[in-house]
Amino acid sequence: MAVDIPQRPTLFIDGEWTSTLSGKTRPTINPYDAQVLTEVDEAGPEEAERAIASARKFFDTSDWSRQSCKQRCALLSRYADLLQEHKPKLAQIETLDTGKTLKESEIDIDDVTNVFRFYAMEACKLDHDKQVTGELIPETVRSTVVHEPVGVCVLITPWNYPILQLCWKLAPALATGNVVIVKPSEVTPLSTIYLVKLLLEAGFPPKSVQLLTASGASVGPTLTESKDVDLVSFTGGLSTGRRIIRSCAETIKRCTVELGGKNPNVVFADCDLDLAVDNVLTAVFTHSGQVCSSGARLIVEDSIADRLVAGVVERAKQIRMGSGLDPESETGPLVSAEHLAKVEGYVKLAREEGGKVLCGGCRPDAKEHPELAKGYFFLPTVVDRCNRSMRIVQEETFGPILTVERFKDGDEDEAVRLANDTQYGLAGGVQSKDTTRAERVARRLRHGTVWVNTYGAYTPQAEWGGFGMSGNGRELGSKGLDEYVETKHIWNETQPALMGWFKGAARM
Ligand code: TXE
Repeated sequence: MAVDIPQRPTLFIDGEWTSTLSGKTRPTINPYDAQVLTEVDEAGPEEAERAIASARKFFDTSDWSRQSCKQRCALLSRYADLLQEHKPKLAQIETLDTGKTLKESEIDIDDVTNVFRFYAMEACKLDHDKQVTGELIPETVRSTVVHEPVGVCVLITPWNYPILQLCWKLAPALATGNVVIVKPSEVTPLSTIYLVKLLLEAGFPPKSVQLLTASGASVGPTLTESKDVDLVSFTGGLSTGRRIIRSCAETIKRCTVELGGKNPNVVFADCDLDLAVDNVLTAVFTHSGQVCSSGARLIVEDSIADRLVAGVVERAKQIRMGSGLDPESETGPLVSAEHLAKVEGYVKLAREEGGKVLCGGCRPDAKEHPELAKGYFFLPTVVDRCNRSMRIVQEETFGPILTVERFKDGDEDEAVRLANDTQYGLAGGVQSKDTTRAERVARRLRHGTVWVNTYGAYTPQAEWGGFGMSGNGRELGSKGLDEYVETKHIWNETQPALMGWFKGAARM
C-alpha cells in the first residue's frame, strides 16, 4: 500500500487549508532511519491569532453549540466508522512518524474508535436538564441545571501517542459542542493532519476545528494567554505543563494537564513469577518506554528480587528491535535524536549515582545490527541497586530503562511507602497472588490508575489522570466529559413578588 503522507498546506484555519505568510516550514523525521518524511507548515503567532479569532467567532455566532446532542453524536459515530475505514493508512502514518510498531498504531486506532463511540452515548446524558425539586425549592420556582460547552478549547498534544492523546480530548470536546484548536507536537504532526481531514469528511462544520502545525514556542504563548480561549487541555512534560498553567492563570481559563509519571510496579514474593516477569517487561519496554504510565520503577520483595530481575534481564536482551513497519519488530526506536541523547544521559547519570547496569545501557551494536544504525534505537536497559535518592529513580526518563528497588520481606508498608515516594502519581502496578492484599495495596497507592496482576490496559468508561505532579483534571469516563462542560443553574420565579429587602422599595 502506498503511504499517503499528508502534504502541505498543513494549517487549517477559518475553514481552509493554508500555509504561513512567511512560507516557514519544518521537516518531520522518520525515527527509524532519520530520513525526512515531509515538510509541514510552521505556524507563528499571526496564524495562531487568526485561528483563535475564527474559532471565537464561530463559537459565538453559529448554532453549532446549540445543536442537539443527537445531531452532534451522529457525527461522532460517523467519525468512529471513518477511523476504522482509514485504519491501515492512518496506522502507517503514525508508525512512520513515531517509530512505534504497526500493531501498536492499530491498537491505538481501535481504542480511540471506542472512545468516540463511548462519548457519542455519554454526551447525550447531558442533553437532559436537571430539574431541582424538594422542600428547599419554593413551589413557585422552576430550578433547572443546564449544561453548556465551555467554548474555544486549545488541545495541545505530545509525540508519544499523537492519535490517542488527541482523540481523548477531541471526542469529549466535540461531543459537547465546543470549538477546538488543535496543536500537535512538532515532532509528530502527520497523523493529526490526517485526523482533521477525517473530521471534515465526517461532516463536522469546518470552522469547529482549527489546526496549527508548529512548535510550542512559536504558537504556545499566543494560544494559552489569549482571553478568547476558554480552555487549554495539555498532555506533555512537567516543565511545559507548569509554564502552561502559569500562562492560563492570567485569564483564569480552565486548564487540565497530564504530565507523565514515574510509575512503580510493586512485585510481592507470592506472585506468579512468569506472569510477573512478563508484566514487568510489558510495563516498561512497550513503545521503548515512551509511555506516560510506563512501569519504570520495579519495587520488588527481597526474597524473589534476584530471580525476578534475572528473568527480566534475560527476556529484555531478546526483545527484537526494528522498523515499526516490520511485523517481526517488537519495539521501535526512540522518537528523535534529542530524546535519544536525553535517555543516554540518564544511563550515564545512573552509573555515576551507583546504579549497576545489568543489560542495555547503550545503542545497539552497529556491526551486529547495521539496519538499526541510522535510527534512534536504544537497548532495553535494567539498572539494579537503585534507591530513592537517585535522579534516575525520581525523574521521568521516558526511555526503555527499568530501575530496581527492593523492600524487606513481608514489609507491605515499606513497599507502599516506596511506591508513593514520588512527585508524580499517574499509574502503578501490583503483582501478587493474594488478591485481598493486592486490592488493599492498590487502594493505598497515590496514583491515578493501578493495575493488579497485569499492566497498561484502559477503557473509555474509566477516568484517566494523575495525582501530584502528574497533573490535574481527568480524561476519559464521565469526568473526562465534565472538563468540557459549563454547568449553569437557572432559578426561574414563575410568580414574582416584591422581595421587600430594602425598606425604600415600593412599586413605581
Ligand atoms: O514535551 P513538551 P517534550 C515528557 C517526557 C519527555 C519530556 C519532554 O519526559 O522527555 O516530557 O518532552 C507543546 N506552550 N513527556 O519536550 O515540551 C509541544 O509543542 C504551549 C511526557 O517533547 O511538553 C508539544 O505539542 N505548548 C508526556 C507539547 O507541548 C507548548 C508525553 C508537548 O511537548 C509549549 C511527552 C508552550 N510554551 C513527553 N512548549 C506525557 N504526559 O505522556 C511546548 N509545547
